[in-house]
Amino acid sequence: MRKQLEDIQKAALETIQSANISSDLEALRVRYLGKKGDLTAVLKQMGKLSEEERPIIGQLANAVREVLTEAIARQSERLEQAALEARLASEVIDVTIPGTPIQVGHRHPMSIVLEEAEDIFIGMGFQIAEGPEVELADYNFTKLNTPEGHPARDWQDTFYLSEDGSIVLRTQTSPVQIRVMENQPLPIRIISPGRVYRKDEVDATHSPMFHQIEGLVVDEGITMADLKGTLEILVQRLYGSGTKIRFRPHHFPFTEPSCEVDVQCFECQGSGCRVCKGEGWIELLGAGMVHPKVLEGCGIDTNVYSGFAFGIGVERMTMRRFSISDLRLIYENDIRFLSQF
Ligand code: 2NM
Repeated sequence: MRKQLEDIQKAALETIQSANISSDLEALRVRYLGKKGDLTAVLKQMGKLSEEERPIIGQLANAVREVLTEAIARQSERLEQAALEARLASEVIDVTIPGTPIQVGHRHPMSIVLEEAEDIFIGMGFQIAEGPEVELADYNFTKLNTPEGHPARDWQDTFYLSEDGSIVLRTQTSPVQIRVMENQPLPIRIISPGRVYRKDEVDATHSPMFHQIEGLVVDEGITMADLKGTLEILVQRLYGSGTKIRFRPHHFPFTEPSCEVDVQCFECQGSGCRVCKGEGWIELLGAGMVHPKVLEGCGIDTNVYSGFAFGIGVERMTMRRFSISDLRLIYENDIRFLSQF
């Protein structure tokens, strides 16, 4: 039996040390040390031994068990170490290789121009006001001194959302200004940017949906001079400090007096060219002193307060700023077009 145990130890040590997969090693542990293993098989025959031999063989069997357990543990450690080294070698990362560049987009040209204009007005103490695009005709027209029967309310020009004509898609952002005048304390200094809708056919300069920035100032003693000063600062900041503007008389139902404001042609500096069609000036916006009927309709005392208002088309500003010749390009979202700005 001593010989049997020594043979088991010799054979087992050899196979254990040549095992190179951890699952093989586990199989060897079962084969030699398990309940049905070789060592147990020998121990089961201990009954045949004499009283003197039994403790000696018992001791030897325990020693063999210890040696093999130890050998399996050491081999297992060796395999783990080798596996780790193999993994480290295969997973080496060269952190100095440049990464895959990420394509970074940028704001839409309309957003660039809109945010620039917002910054300029915020710098002059204006606040930004917003309101619904679906409006009561009362707010879109009546309260803006545009009563029923006025040509501006024509069903041909406006998107009506109810049969009785009481709900419309707003044709300008002025209803936002009405809401502010009705609800907020004076003085008022706001701009209202947003989408507006008119029943226009699509072409190079028209779209049934476009964007406006309207401005409104109401305070004691506001005059046309405040309007001129504010718009002068706007164009100096937008188009450069030498930029000249001129005021022409005009008519809007909600302002009196009303005017249109032109900016000197950026192409020819006023001498006349193709861009300004020989005029030397390009139309920029509409403006005026808020009509007393509009102020009074909002509960504002016109003996104490007066105000000016203006409206600018954002698409038109964007086209001028980036020399875009066709309005439709602004809406098509063709990356080849947008990536130029
Ligand atoms: C324009 C031109 C002139 C305007 C008027 C008002 C309000 F609500 F105060 F009456 N808001 N905006 C106005 C004045 C708008 O757009 C071309």
